[in-house]
Amino acid sequence: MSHQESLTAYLAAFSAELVHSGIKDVVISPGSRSTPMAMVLAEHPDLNIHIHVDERSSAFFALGIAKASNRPVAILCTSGTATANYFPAIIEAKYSRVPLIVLTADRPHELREVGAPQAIDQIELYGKHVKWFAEMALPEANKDIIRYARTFCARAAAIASQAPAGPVHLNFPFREPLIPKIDATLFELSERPKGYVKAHSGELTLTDADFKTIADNLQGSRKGIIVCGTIADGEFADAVTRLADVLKFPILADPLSQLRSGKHNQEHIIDTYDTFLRNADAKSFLKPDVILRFGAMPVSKALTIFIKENPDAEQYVVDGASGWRDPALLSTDMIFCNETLFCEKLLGYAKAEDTAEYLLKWKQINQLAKNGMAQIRDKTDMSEAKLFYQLAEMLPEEATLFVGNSMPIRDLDSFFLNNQKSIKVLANRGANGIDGTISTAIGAALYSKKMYLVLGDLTFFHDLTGLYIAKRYGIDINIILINNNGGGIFSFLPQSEHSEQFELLFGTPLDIDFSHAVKMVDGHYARISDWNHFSSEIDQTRYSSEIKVMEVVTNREKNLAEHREFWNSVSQEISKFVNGERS
Ligand SMILES: Cc1ncc(C[n+]2csc(CCOP(=O)(O)OP(=O)(O)O)c2C)c(N)n1
Ligand SMILES: [Mg+2]
Repeated sequence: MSHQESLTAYLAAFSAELVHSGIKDVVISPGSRSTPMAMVLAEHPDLNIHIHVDERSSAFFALGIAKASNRPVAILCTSGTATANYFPAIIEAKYSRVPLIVLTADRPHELREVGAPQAIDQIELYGKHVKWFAEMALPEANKDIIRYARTFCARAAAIASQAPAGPVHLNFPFREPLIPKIDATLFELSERPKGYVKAHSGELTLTDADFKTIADNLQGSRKGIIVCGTIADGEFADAVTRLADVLKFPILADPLSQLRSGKHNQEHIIDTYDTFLRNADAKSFLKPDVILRFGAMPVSKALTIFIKENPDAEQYVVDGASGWRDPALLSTDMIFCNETLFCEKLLGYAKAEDTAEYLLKWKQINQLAKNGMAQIRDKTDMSEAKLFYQLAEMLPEEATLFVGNSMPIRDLDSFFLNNQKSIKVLANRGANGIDGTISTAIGAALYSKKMYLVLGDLTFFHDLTGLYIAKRYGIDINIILINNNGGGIFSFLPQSEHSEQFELLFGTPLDIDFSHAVKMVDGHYARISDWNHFSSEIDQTRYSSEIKVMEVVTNREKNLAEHREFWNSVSQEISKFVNGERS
């Protein structure tokens, strides 16, 4: 067989196997060394091919697709620095457990370490941030190598999907000439042979005896709380709320737990703990003796501190992917079991508690904090807090809300409260970067009904090239850009006391007119003037399908003062209440 035929047969087998493994979307960045793979993938009738020039943005875009579609996504780029631009999204994928199949093209071995152009060391480039790395063999068309190409593809997809899901990396050396033979018979020979490898896996579980012991231990009027961080499983909400009802434990629901929005029973869901756990009286009033944790660590620092301040509480950490998420190093029991299964199994052993005194205390304090939100609701000026407070009401049913890091995710945590709508909330909380946010949200928008992205001005600026993907593929995205001209979060940190250096090193105002960036991609831009304007612009998003950027201009100093005033006044009310209960 000729070089070209071998190259083609090898890559056709690989691409066919990618499809058999459930991959539907591939994001490709242009380049020369990746030519044969790009041309073959693009021919496959069952693959959606997305092209984007910026590899950093492409990888985040793929991450967003994978997050929303719950399927691994493949990305392909050429050799050299292109591969390094994938790194931030690979890191995010690892820590947020999202499956990515990273395909990088490389020089063949004789052109490595000899000064050949665009040749860098791509072997294990991403280190421990990928679950698996393989240096692929040079293309050949003999039976064994074809079978090998298929097996490694199936294996890559299986490893990427297996809990904890994450990125895998296959590096492909290609020798010139790089043009494959594209014709009608391209995938004919790569029909999947019968009985070919299939990966099987199941959910992690415990023994019945374990479930019984744990259930017994959680019973008997214990002062227990359930803490839920990011959980993607749609079945979890129903299972955990039923368990909470039986145990009479409050559920402290992170905004990414998907528990604050939806039709499930929200009776025991506490949504303002980030506000009231800043108050010492509330913390001593609500001291738990057992903590049951699910999902990633919550966003709220106040909650993290509260957990740390209760080292004597037994702490069960349930992780269906056998991770070890315990930064306080205080867990007493690490439970490697699928989270939904854990709740359901426990329900089989637990008897309904009849006293709910401790739960009631949580609800009373939660209500006080909610009452205090009136001062946020009644603001007439543009306010970052109020923006998040209003979102639940303003967004349409089945919206997806993607939230940028920095203050947006924190304000979401504080002010986005329980509601009955089916609003899915997403964020890049694996490594908390402000990079790639637009691209990830646009990727997620591909598999979401209506996407709303809320992010800060520096986060927006950081990922401007991502906007282009929405233009190129006509993806509907509604962006709420909170422009406080710099990093608002730093005003909440101790460096804000150092006024001589603060603006230069942390405030970092951009002083730019974002409307030009929106114009560049033919988007609709609106500079929001007041709350009525904001509400009518959001309303219009229901009927439009375009790139829409609503810029809300705020002020960092005023924002800090507003948050402080709110926390202080709620704190006073809570202390009054707690001290009244005690006396
Ligand atoms: C890639 C990356 N670089 C730097 C940081 C550090 N960082 C955290 S928040 C922040 C400022 C973000 O500003 P903006 O998006 O305007 O949000 P705001 O703080 O104003 O809410 C920076 C630079 C980070 N998290 N990720
Ligand atoms: Mg900002």
